[in-house]
Parts: sequence; structure tokens; C-alpha cells
Amino acid sequence: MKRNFFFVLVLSVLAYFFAFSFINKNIQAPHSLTLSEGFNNPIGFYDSSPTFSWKLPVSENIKSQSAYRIVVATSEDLLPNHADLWDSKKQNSSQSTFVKYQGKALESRQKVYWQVRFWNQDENASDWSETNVFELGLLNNADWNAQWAGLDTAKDSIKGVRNFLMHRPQYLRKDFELTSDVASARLYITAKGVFDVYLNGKDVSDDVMTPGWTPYNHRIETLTYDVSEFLTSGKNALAVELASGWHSGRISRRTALYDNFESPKILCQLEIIMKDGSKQTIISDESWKGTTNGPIRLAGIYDGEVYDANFEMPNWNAVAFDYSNWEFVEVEALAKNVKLAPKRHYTVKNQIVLNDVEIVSVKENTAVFNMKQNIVGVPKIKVPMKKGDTLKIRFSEMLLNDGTFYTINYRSAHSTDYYIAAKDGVVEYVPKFTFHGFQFIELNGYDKNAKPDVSWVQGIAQHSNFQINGTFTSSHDKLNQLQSNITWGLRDNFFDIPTDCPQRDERLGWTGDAQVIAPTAMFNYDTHAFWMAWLQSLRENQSEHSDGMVPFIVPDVLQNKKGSPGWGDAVVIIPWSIYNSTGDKSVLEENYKAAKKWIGYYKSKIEDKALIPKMASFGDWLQPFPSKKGKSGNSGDTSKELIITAYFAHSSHLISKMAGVLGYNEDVKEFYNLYKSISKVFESTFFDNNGKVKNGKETQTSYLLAIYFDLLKPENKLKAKKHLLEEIKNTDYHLGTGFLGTPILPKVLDNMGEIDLMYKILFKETYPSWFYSINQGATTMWERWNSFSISGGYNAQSMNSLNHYAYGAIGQWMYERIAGLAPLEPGYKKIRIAPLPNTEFLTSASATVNTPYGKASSSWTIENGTFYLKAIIPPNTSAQISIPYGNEAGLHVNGTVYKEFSDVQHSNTDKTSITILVEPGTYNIQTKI
Ligand code: RAM
Repeated sequence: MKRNFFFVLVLSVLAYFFAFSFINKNIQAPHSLTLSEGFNNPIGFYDSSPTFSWKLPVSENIKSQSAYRIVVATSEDLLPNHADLWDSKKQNSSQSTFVKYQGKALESRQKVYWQVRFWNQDENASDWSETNVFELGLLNNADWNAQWAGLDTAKDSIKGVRNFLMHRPQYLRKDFELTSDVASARLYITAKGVFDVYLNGKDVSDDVMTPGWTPYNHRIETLTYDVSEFLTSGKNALAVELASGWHSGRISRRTALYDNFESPKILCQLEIIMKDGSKQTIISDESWKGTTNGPIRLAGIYDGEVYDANFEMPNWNAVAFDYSNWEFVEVEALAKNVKLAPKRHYTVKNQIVLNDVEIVSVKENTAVFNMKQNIVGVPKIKVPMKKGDTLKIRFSEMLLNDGTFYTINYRSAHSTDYYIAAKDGVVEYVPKFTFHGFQFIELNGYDKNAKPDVSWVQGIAQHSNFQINGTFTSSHDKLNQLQSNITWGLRDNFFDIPTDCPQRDERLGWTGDAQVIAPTAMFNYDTHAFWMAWLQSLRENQSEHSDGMVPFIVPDVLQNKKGSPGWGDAVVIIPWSIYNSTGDKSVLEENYKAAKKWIGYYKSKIEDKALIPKMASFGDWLQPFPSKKGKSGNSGDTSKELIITAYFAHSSHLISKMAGVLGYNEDVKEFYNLYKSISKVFESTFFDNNGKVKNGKETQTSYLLAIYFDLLKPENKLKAKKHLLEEIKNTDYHLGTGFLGTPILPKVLDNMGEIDLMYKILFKETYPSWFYSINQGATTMWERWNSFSISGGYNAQSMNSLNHYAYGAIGQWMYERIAGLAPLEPGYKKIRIAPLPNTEFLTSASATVNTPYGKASSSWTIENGTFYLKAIIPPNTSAQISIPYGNEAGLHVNGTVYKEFSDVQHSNTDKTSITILVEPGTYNIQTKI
């Protein structure tokens, strides 16, 4: 009896636990928590009102989110139940990206912990996520006690290329004592110039060319490093190398008028918390000392670096070093009107080391090496030398076919590094305060007795430290090479800011180039933060102009007070593109006013003709076969007035859409009406009743703009489409477009159903076409369709960068329509899988994108008359899949006949395609073609 009772007791306890554990069984926790534009547990964070994002796990029982709860606290121990900063409470919402923090105000230096959980479609709660943490940087100028400090290098009056003032790099140092052990320490630091910082002889970070480039007269970005491990009780040494960079280099001074500009300076504040709780702060001030007698003798972005090993100062940055004979620095107070703000995107870093090198030629102590890829960065040299000799390191993007080491397209950029040896033997050298755009390296001055070897050089590719976000691949080698050229072009030109080119005496943030490439960039790399940061610089430069003008380049070192259509519109088009790829409304909120101001600029330029502004224009830049010769041909044949009016209308239209998203209903109407009124004027001025261009030359781009921007009455638009096809036929199905026309050509032809035609143009091998440059050996995108040819060398017209990304804008269409993966709603909340195979050229194509909800992909193959499509749809989204063949009977989804498959909603079916609506999951679709 007793025994029985015991048995029953055990059973019921077990049953209780079983039931209890079943009831409490939460679904898996969310993962990949990020802050604002994708930051992962950042320190020195820039934003005290961040947004929170997370991803739902991929699992059978998780389709969508019905609610979430975020908890935020000052200490990890308070989570999840005692959140003292913010508890969002359970919010019935499917939003899992960019949820705004709405808790207590956060301050500089504050460390903030957060967690999130969600409820799925069946109201089942998830486990809490792991705790994430972020720490704010110094958000206000008042947080700084430090002063700008540095040597007066301007007084040396060293003149470089074009007689510009150069500054000798500085070696700065401050010693200090700590009386107890360190619990934690933060180094806040920046420079007017570029710097590398050491503590006790150790390099604090692997960042390159920090702090990067902003409009320094408005804002200088600051870096935060956790240096707790670098310090010891007792003696410590803080040491900084400092060079001109963008701030004090000739890149920022376009005319010799600005010759007497400021010497570089640093600003740093080392805040230390001791184990005993006391605090100590080391700041840049007049107690620092410095010298210019170090090994880096000169360094400039355009012109290269001079390194003299005879000036090396062993251990100059370590504790045991006597620097008593160095000079005291000069100091300068912080300016009230220049904001010091934590860097809001990723620093540049060394990203890839290219080892697969080939020796091209060796003649008279000169060897030429081929990196086989046009890159941006620096060489790593390991070369035998003789004491006192100078190694001269030159760079080139492409050699002439007679072997000539060509550098003329760098224009005035000297782009040469020098290393002076202090002893016999193998020297190792990586330039620090410059970067080059190159595929070939020439070495001259190495040990004459040595035989050049491929191990002598490596190429270090550098770019802003964003992650790969997408992949595209296909069955066609040249299309894959094009994808490679596009992605290299992006990496090479995303060097802290988006640049036009990375090698010649330019390397500037051209707004038009950036505008056309932004969507393609977002597919390939996680450049959300990168764009947001640069847009801030753009607004700062715009603020200098009461008429709303957006300069040609940002940071605006041209200062020519002119705006161009298609360039200034970056302030409207880029935010709209970024919103579409991310779903982050902050990009619209931050830029909305500035975008409206740009419309004000158009308005202010209207003179005698109603709604047709009179302003500068680059036209359809670098259109092939322009009718004008020489430089004036660069802006192409499309009427500038037409382009100006078209962009004026288009940007007004986009602003009305932005206003819709932001809930500014008055503006929706106002800007829509403005767009409509401009369209009317546009149509009557530039098009006749047959939809044909008038008052200007007929070009592909004039039709493309009118059609894509929707500026014609429907019946006229139809007619214009026919004229566009005529124009394309006239060029024997080649491109007739420049920077502005090219990105929209695929969109227009796609929309017209002219898919085969688009394929035909894309797969053309002859000039002007995308594959032409590949046939001439391109490994990046070129500035002109024919910047170079194997037989003729560089185009006889000047201005031939072999690393200009604008024509890479085709990448968007490759993802969206060749592979078939696109956002249907902003941020991929709804996904469109809609590939357009063309069997003449391809048997397969595939794309993946790391969407804000997780990995999505679309890949198709055609084999033995069957079309196979695999689509991956991440949780908390839905998708519309369009199968480009209308054969309903033969269609199978995950092995089941389509009509019987229960997880799809049977949607549109026309003769040529079948569209189905699906929830998250993996779909294997097949049909006979
Ligand atoms: C060139 C730049 C850039 C272009 C402008 C108009 O100098 O390289 O690509 O946007 O001109």
C-alpha cells in the first residue's frame, strides 16, 4: 500500500513537471540583435536615441511575429525583469527592425544592456534573447577637456606637387604614471589629419586613415577604443603618429589660394577607472611633446609616402624612451561651431591580402608586378636592399601592350612611395598614411644582385569595414566577371566616403556617382551606416547654402556653389533607395527637410520659363559617341534643360512618396501636384504629340528619363517607348547612355516587357557595352565605356579612371531580375522572387541577400527543358513568387502539384507566368518550360 502510494506520488510529480515544462516551453529566442544601422554591441556609439532590430529563428513553428517586448537597463543583472531604462511592454506588432528606443535619456559614456523576446503567429512567447550591450561615446563637445595639440608644421614651408604646402608627419607623445591597477579605460581620440595611436608600444587598433573624412568645418568624427588591457600601474606612454590626410592635404585644397592652411593636430582623452574606483584622465594639452624627425618624412593621399629608415626611432612609442629633446606642442581650444561626434560608421581597415602575384618584366633594376586585380590600398613590400639606396614604388592600373608603365591617368597624383634603406638586407614596408588605386606595382632601387621574386610584393586591399550582404552568380563567366568588377569597384571606392575614383588627383565624394550606385551597393554590401554617415555630411554642406544647393561633391572641397540635376538629387534619391532596401524610416526622417530644400533650389533657379530651372548640369555624363568633340562632349547629347526638368519632377515625386511614409499629408499633395505640373511643362516643352523628343536631340536617355520618371501622358508614353526602341536599334543594340541613362535602361526595358532586348544589350561584346571592358581585361568598372583597349591603350580623351563604379548600377537588375530577388515592400517585409531567365545566354542564376529579417535567396536552373527554382523566404516576411512559365498543370511546389500545395496562396496566373503568395520557408519549384 505504502509502496503504491509512493509510486503514485512519483508519477504525479513527474506528470506535473512534464505538463509544466510543456506549458513553459518557449520557442527559440531571437538572434542577431543589432543597434540602429546594424551595429553589433558597439562602444563609442554615436546615437543616444537608437533603434533596435532582431531576427527570428528559422524554424517550422516560427512564421511571423505577433508581438515583441524590449527591455533596457543600466546593468545586466536588472534584465529581463527590472529594466530601469525602458520596458517596451508587450507590443502587438510585427515590427522586428528599427524599433525606436523610448526610454530614459541616455548620456555620454553610458553603458546600456538590452534584451528582446517575441511572440509568434500562434501567440507563443520566445525565450529572451542573449543580452546585448552598447556604450555611448562622447556625445557633446563639453565632454572634452582635451585641447587640439600638435607641432606647427606649416612653418617649415615644404612645397610638394603643384607647389602645395606639405606637412611633415609628427610623432607625438605623453608619459604618465598610474598609481594603482586599471579596471577599465577608454581612449577617445581624433585628429585634424589622420593618425595611428599606441599605448606602451602597442598599436591600439588596426584602423586605417582614421578618423576619415567629414566636412571638418562642421563635424569631426571621434573614435573610442577600449584600452583597459593596454595600461599598467606605474609608467605608461601614449604615442601618436599624425599626418595630413584629408584635412591638411592637397585633396582638400583645390587651388593654391588655400596654401597657408592649418598644421595637423590631435585631440585625445584617455579616461581610466582604477580598481580602487578612482579616476584618472590623460588629455592632449601643452604638456605633450613631439618631433618631425621620424621615419615617415612625408605623406599625402594623392602623392604617396616617403619613408626613411635612417630616421627610425626604436621604441619611440614604448615606455623606455627618452624624448626630452622633443619640442613642446602648440595647443588650440575646441571651436564651438565644429561638432565632435562619435564616428557613425565603420572605419577603413585592411581587408584582403592579394598574394597571387606575377612578375611582368624585369629591366635595369626595375621590376613590374601584376596583382591581377585592380585594388585600392597599399603594397606590402619585402625586398632586399643596400644601405642608403632608395626604393621607388610606383603604381599603375593597366600597362600599355608594349609594357609601358602607364601613370598619366593619375594626372597630378604622384602616387609614388619611397623607402630609403638604413642597412643592407631585406626590408619590409607598408605605407601608412596614403592609399593607391592600382593593379601593377613597379619597384626600382632594390639590391642589384637580387633576382626579383613574386614574394617581394603583396597587395593589401582596404575599404570601410562593412560586411558582404549579398551574392550573385550565374552560369555565364563574363556575367560573373561583371559581378566581380562591380563589387571590386564598390570596395575600391568606399574608402570612408563614396568616391568617384580612388587613384587620380580626385577621389572625391561625387554625389551623382553615389546616387546611381546606392541600390546596387546595398545588395552587395551592408552599407546602411556608410550611407547614413555620408548623407549627414551632405546635409552639413548643403546647410552652407541658403538656397538649398547640394554641392557636386561631399565633403565639398570644391566650393563652387553650383548644383547639377542627377547629382544634387542624391539628397532625395539615396534616402529613398536606402529606405527601400532597409525599411528604416530614420533615413527619411533625417533627410526629409534637406530633400525639400533641394526642391527649393530648383525653384530658385527658375527664370523666364515656368518650371524649367536654369542651372549647371553635367548632362548624361560620358555618354558614348557624343556629337561634340573634346571636353564639351563629356556631358552627352541629351538636352540639359530636359534633364534638369526631368529630375526636378522626379525628386518632387519622390518627396511626395516620402511624405506619405512619414505621414505629412499636406506635403504628399503639394509635391505630387508639383510633380504633375512639372510633368505637363516637361511634356509640352520636350515632346511632340507623337511622343518624340523635340527641342533637343533624340537620345536613349531622353526617352528613358521621360518614361522611367513617368512624365508623359499614357498614350504619349506608349509612343515614346516605340521611339526608344528605334533609338536602341539605331545603335545596333548597344548602349547609348551615360551616367544617368544607364542605371534606368534595364528598369524601363523590363517594365516594357523587353526582357530579351535587355539581355541582348547586356551580353553585347562590342563597344559600348558592359562586356567590352571585360574583353579588354577589366577587373573593375571603368569611367568611360572605352577608357582602355588592349590594342589602343588608354582612350585618347583625357579622364580615364579604370575604377569608377557608376556603370556598375546594372548590378541591381542582375539581383532583382536575372536572379530574381528584390524587396517588394521596403526592407524586404514583402519579397519579390521573380527571375527572368533567358536561355540564349544563361542556364542558371542565383542571388542571396541578408535581408533585415534574415537570409533570402532565389536561384534557378534550367535543365533538360525543366525550370527549377529554389526560394528561401526568411521568417516574419512573406513573398510573391512569379514563375516565368505559365504551365499550371506541370508546376510542382516542394514535390506537390501546385494546386494542392497548401502553404501557397494561388494568386495571379497569366499565360506567361504564374504568381503565388507564400509564407516563410524554403520552396523548391519546378515546371516544364
Ligand atoms: C568627374 C568625376 C565624376 C563625375 C564628374 C561629373 O570628374 O570623376 O565621376 O561625377 O566628373
